[in-house]
Amino acid sequence: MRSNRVGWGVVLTAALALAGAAGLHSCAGAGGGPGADVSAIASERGLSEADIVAAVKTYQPTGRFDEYVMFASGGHSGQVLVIGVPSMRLLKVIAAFTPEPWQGFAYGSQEHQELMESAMMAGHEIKWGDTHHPALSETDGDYDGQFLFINDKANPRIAVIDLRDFETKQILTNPNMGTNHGGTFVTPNTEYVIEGAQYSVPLWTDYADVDRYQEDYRGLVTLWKFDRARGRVDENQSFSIELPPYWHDLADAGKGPSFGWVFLNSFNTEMATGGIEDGNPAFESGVSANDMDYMHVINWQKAAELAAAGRTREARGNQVIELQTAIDEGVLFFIPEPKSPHGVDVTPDGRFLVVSGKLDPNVTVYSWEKIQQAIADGQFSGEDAYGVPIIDFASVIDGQLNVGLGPLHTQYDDKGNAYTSIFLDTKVTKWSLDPLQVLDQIDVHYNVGHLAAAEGDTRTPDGKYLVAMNKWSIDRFNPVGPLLPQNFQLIDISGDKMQLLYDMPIGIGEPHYAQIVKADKLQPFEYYPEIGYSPATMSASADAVQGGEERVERTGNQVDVYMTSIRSHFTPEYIRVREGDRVTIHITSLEQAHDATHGFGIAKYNINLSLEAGESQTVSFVADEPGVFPYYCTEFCSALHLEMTGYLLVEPRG
Ligand code: RUQ
Ligand code: CUA
Repeated sequence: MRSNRVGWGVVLTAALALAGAAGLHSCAGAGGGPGADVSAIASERGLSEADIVAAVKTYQPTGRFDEYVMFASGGHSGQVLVIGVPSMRLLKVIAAFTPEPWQGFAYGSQEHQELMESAMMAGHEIKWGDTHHPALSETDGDYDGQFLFINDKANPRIAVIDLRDFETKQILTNPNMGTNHGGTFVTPNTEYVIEGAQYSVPLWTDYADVDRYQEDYRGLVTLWKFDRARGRVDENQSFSIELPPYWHDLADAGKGPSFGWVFLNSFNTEMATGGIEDGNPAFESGVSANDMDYMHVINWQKAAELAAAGRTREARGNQVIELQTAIDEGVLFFIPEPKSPHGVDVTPDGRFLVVSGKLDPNVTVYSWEKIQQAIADGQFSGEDAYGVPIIDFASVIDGQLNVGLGPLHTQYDDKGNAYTSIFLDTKVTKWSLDPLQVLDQIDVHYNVGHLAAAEGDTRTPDGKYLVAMNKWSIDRFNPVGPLLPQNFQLIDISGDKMQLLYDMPIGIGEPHYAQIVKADKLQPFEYYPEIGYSPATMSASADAVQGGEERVERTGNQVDVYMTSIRSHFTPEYIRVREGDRVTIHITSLEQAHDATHGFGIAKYNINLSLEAGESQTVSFVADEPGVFPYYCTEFCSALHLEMTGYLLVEPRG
C-alpha cells in the first residue's frame, strides 16, 4: 500500500487556504462524516501532495461551470467532443458526420436526410467520418465563438457547425480530393476555411494507374468561402489550387504581418508510389527517403483575386487555379522543411512559423520577415520538378532547437513560450521563442499526438491550461479489453514547471486536434427562439404546427400528420394508415422551457428524433410493414414520460 505522510501540513494549509479563498467552510470535523478530514482521506487513498493540489485545481462543485470549453475531434467516430476545462467533464458529443440517435441525427428526419444526401460521395451514403482538426471561427485572429468547422479525412468533406445550437448545418464534399488532412483551418476573419488534400489522386482525368503518378496525380488545397451572415460556406465563391502530387499534411493561416498567406506542410516529395509487391520500396520508406520536404507558402489573397477574375479551370464542377498559373502569378512558393513534418504553427504575433519534422529532433523556426524578403527579392535556390520556386532554407531560418525525439505539433501561451508534443519520447517540451531554449519537459502517457492550449493557436493565447492528446493509454485506466481509450491529460502551464492535473479517458474514436475557447465567448440558445423553429434553416419552419392545429390529412395514399409534443403527450395519439401509405409527420415541440426535450421514436421503423424546445422537424416514411407500432418519447422528460406515447396503426392491405 502506498502512503505519503510527508508534507501534510503544507498540503492541508494549501487546501484550506484555497477553500478559504473560495469562501467555503472547511475544517476537520465540521459537519462530521468521513468527508471532513482531508488529511485522513488523502492518506487512506494514498494521495500525494501533488495529487491533492491537482484535485483542488480541477474539481468543480455541482453547478459551477468550467472556465474553458474544448472542442476535440472524435477521429473515426466522425463526431466532435465538447469538454469542460479544467474539470475535463464531457459535455456533449456533436454529431458531425455519423448518425447519432440521441440527437436524432440521421435517424429519420427529412432535414437530416437531405443533409446526408448532400454529403454523399461516389454515390454512397456515408455513415462515418474521420474527424481530425476542428477550427473555431475567428474575428481578427481570435476565436469569436460563433461557428465550428471540422474535416472528414476519410471522405474529403468539411462540416459546418453552428454554435448557437451545436448542430451540423452543412457538409461540403470535395470531388477533387482522395482524402483530406490540411483542414480545417480558418483565415483570421474566417474569410475562408482551408482544406488541404492528403494522398494525391488524378485531378484532370477520372482514372490513371499509379504508373502515371507524376503526370496525372495532383495535390490540392481548397479555400471554402464562408458567408458568416448565412452561416454557410458559399460553394460558388470557393476555389482550389492545383499542387504537385506530393502528399500534404497540416496547414495554418498567417496572421498579423503574415496575414493573407497559408502555410501547408508536405511529405512524399519523393513521389514514391509504394508497391512492395512489385519489388518497389514500401510506402513508409519510399516516402521518407529525402532529408527535406517542402513547406508550401501560398498567397490566398492573390489566389482569391485570380479566382474572381476567372483564371481557373473547372474540375468536376469546382474552380481550380492551375499549378502553372499559381507559379506565374506568385501564388505558390516552397521552402525546404525537415522531412515528414506534422504541424506548421504560426506564432501568436504572426512573425514566425514553427515546423516539426517527426523524424528530426528539432523544431525549426522560420522568419516570416525573411521569407517575405526572399520572395520580394526573387531570391530562390532553384525550383522543383514542376517549376515551383524554392526559397533557400538557411536564408529564412530563425533557428532550430532540439526539443526531443518525434516532435509533432506546437501551441503557445501568453508569455512568449511554445509547447511541442514529442511523440517518440512521449513528452511535452516547453521552450521559449526568444531566446530559443528549452525550459521544461513533462512525461505524458503515452505517445502524444496534438496539443491544445487555452486559445493556444490564436493571436492572444491565455496560457493556464494545456491538454496532451495521447494516442495510447496502456496502464492508465481500468482494462476494458484489447481496444483501449485514448488519454487526454490536462496540464497546468501557469507556472515555470508544468504540472499534470488530470487524465480523461476518451472511449469514443481517436481525437486528433482540439481547440480550447474561453467559455464566455459561447452564446448558445437555451431553447429555440420561437415555437416551430427549424434548426436546418435556423428560422421559423413552414411545417410548424401550433397548439390546437394538430390534424391528419389524407390525399390518396399520402398521409400528412401535423403533430405537437409537450409534457406529457403527443397530439394526435393515433396515426391510422394503410400498408403502403407514404406517411409524413410534421412535428413541433410546443415547449419553451430550458432543457425540456422530447424524443420521438417509432418501434421497428428505425426512426428517432430529438425535439428540443421549440423545434420543428419532419419525418417521412413508407408504412411498408403492417402491424401495430407504438411510438414514444425517448427522453425522460417528466413524471408521466412513460405515458407520452401513441400508436402507429398500419392496416394490412386487402
Ligand atoms: S493528425 S495526431 Cu490529423 Cu495531427 Cu492525427
Ligand atoms: Cu417527452 Cu419523455
